Amino acid sequence: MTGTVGDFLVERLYQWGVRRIFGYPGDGINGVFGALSRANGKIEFIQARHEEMAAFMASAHAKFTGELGVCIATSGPGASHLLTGLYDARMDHQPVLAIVGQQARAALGGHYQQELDLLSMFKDVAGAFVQQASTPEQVRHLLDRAVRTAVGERRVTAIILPNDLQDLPYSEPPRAHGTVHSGIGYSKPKVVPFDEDLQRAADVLNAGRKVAILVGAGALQATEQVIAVAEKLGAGVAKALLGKAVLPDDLPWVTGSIGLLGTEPSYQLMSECDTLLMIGSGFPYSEFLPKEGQARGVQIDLQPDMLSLRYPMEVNLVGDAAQTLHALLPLLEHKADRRWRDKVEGWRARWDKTLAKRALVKAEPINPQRVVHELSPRLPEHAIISSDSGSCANWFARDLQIRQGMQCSLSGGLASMGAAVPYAIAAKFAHPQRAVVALVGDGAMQMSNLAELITVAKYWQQWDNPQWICAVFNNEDLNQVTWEQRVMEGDPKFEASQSIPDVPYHLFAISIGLQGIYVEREEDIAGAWERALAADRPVLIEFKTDPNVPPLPPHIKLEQAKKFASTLLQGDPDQAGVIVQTAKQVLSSVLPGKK
Ligand SMILES: Cc1ncc(C[n+]2csc(CCOP(=O)(O)OP(=O)(O)O)c2C)c(N)n1
Ligand SMILES: [Mg+2]
Repeated sequence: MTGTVGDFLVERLYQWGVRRIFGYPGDGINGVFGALSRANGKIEFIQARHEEMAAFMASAHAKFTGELGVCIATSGPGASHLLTGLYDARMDHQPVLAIVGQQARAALGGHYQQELDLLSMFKDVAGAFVQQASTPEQVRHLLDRAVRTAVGERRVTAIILPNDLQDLPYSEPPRAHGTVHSGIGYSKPKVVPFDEDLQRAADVLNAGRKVAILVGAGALQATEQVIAVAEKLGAGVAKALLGKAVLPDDLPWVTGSIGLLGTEPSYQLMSECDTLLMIGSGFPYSEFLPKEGQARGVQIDLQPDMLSLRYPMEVNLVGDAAQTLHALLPLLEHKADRRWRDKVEGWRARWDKTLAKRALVKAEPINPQRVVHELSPRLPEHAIISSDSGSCANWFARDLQIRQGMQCSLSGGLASMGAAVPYAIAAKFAHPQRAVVALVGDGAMQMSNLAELITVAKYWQQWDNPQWICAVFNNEDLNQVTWEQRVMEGDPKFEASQSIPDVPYHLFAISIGLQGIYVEREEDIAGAWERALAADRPVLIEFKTDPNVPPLPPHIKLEQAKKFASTLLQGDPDQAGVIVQTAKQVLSSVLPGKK
């Protein structure tokens, strides 16, 4: 091949199957951008507003397509801006490659402008493979290894390219001692445990009378197999946040999310089960799993380091979820006694009523739960939903009802603010014909999502279908943390850190050519969703929501809530509203028919 190192890199990425790169330019990486330009659209470049957003997009691309996500940035500040988005991919086990520029080789070590020690900087987030190239002959194997490691190990990798190197003529490694001759290609292995280990797992599951299953992102490709196993075992299934799309919520034995953002039936399922089967999940909070000793455990995960981490399991299987469950299925006995299953379904049915009641409790001006409650039945088939970190993640976890064929995600392990809009943008590029909805708090909007609407304005006319909606929960508060201050610290809301300015998000959207809708009455919520889904362009809907609706953990009961309301709220600037809303929310679950 003739051309520069940059040209070689772009061509090799293409050969690896890369068709889209998210990023932002700068003189540290111009040699690669020139090559991208010369490649005439062979690889599409998506310009974000900020490198962190580009990295979130790469992470989301990997999540929504199963492919490698690639992001690119310049040296120094461009590279350091990438970090949070790369950590998001790292924490959620996504294959992402970062390509970053560096100052010229002769300047390195010279306290040169925009010269940072990038090898050290990326060593943690891209520890699986991070290398800085120093000669053209090296670039081939650096790229090949970076891609193969990222996809094979589901890790973040990085290659650092000094800017002068990018413009040098590319040359293949000569046949000589001290050179490396790498090639392209990767085939996923079939990862299934040995028969005797599957049998041990089956013995535990067959002996159980009350089986609980917990699924996470690792089970996203195993919907059919999870359903088959759950049916045979008469089990209830809870879903970790990243595994929300594993099972549709219309199955009556799916108890929904688990944990602080979880549901009451998931809590009951874990509290009363005698056997736990965990599939592809790193769900962090052990206090929401069975008590140690209460249940016998079986876990399936592709990564050995995720096994027996949250609960001491009796059988630890390294395996792909779908293939392992498929192999396990013939060894499982159909449980004739369905009393446990009936009980789980009863919990779930009661919870559905509680959720609906909580969503319809009158709030001032809008109950945020109702926003998501009204969205669920209106979501088009195959919709993709992203959520930011903040109280809307609670409503995403609890109130959003997923149907078969939909996808959804958020920054899970890192739980970073600022991910929902870049996630939704990457989702739309990956699946332009599908409807995409981002749920975002006003704080997260102000942090970075707002600017990324400009990216939507720049690109939306290329999308086959304009259905792209950003829903902002404008509560003028960093509400999730305000509640954490109250409930976990016993502190009143700290106005200085928690209150945030009121910004007309919908007007900003309109000012850049998108549609903007403002909603401050509950009776207008449903209509706003319908208008947005029928619009001829992307839409921002701003919902004026009540910060005093508590994101209650599932096991909070009336007594605890009363105690917290009377003792913890002294001096809280929102005292009256908080007490009223907390009481209403709790009462809606314990007093049937009351609001
Ligand atoms: C980058 C980052 N900074 C801080 C936090 C801590 N944090 C989690 S939720 C939250 C509040 C989010 O406020 P907002 O987006 O307005 O949503 P709300 O909870 O009000 O609905 C904060 C500050 C975080 N998760 N990520
Ligand atoms: Mg807020």
